[in-house]
Amino acid sequence: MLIFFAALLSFVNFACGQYKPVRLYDDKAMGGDMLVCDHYGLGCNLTSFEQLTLDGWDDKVSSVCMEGLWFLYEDEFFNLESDEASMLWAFGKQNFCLNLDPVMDNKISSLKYEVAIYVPVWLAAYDRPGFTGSYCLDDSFNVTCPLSSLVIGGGMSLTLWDTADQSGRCECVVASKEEGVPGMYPDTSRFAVFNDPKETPVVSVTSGCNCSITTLPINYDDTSLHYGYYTMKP
Ligand SMILES: [Ca+2]
Ligand SMILES: [Ca+2]
Repeated sequence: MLIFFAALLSFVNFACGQYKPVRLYDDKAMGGDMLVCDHYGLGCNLTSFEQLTLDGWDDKVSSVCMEGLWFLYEDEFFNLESDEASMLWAFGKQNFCLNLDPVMDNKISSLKYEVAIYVPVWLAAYDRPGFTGSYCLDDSFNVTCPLSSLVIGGGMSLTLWDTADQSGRCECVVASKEEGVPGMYPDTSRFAVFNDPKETPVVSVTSGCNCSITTLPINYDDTSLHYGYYTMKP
């Protein structure tokens, strides 16, 4: 019930105009042509938010600015059909800008705004590394697929369990130590217990940290640069 009301509250908040745009620029240092997308993908003249090709922006972006958490992918369809593609995650508290490294410069083909972490006590978990694939948690915190990458909302901590009744092995995941910044786990390589989603899948998730093991996100200590690149391993 608590989670339901928290979710409802957040949705009202969100629906009442938290505009979370991303600005894409053809040149470095926010130069050249600019394309603006909001968190629904509106404003960028895309008939599909999953591909930039429709607007002549495929493999063109060289610098970006954003608010909220955005995922920018080298290939179309969020790298879903790729084995070795790269991606960039970037989080803007306000207007956060960066020039793209060579690994992603003039390569972005799809992008996505991550809404799930703005629901209080929420985790965005995917069945593929690099923040792609299916969402593995439903609204009731039921785990629906093997977690292979995850994001935990700012200020939050959660416990992952290998049993449904929270009696077995466990591991905590937490947000960045900087206020409001999500914790990023682009794959399971950091995990002590759940580093092999096939061998030891997460079966249940509970709110708060209730385990002696805590695995920090890659950006836990990073209080200045709110972004990172990730390349899928073949
Ligand atoms: Ca360019
Ligand atoms: Ca591309």
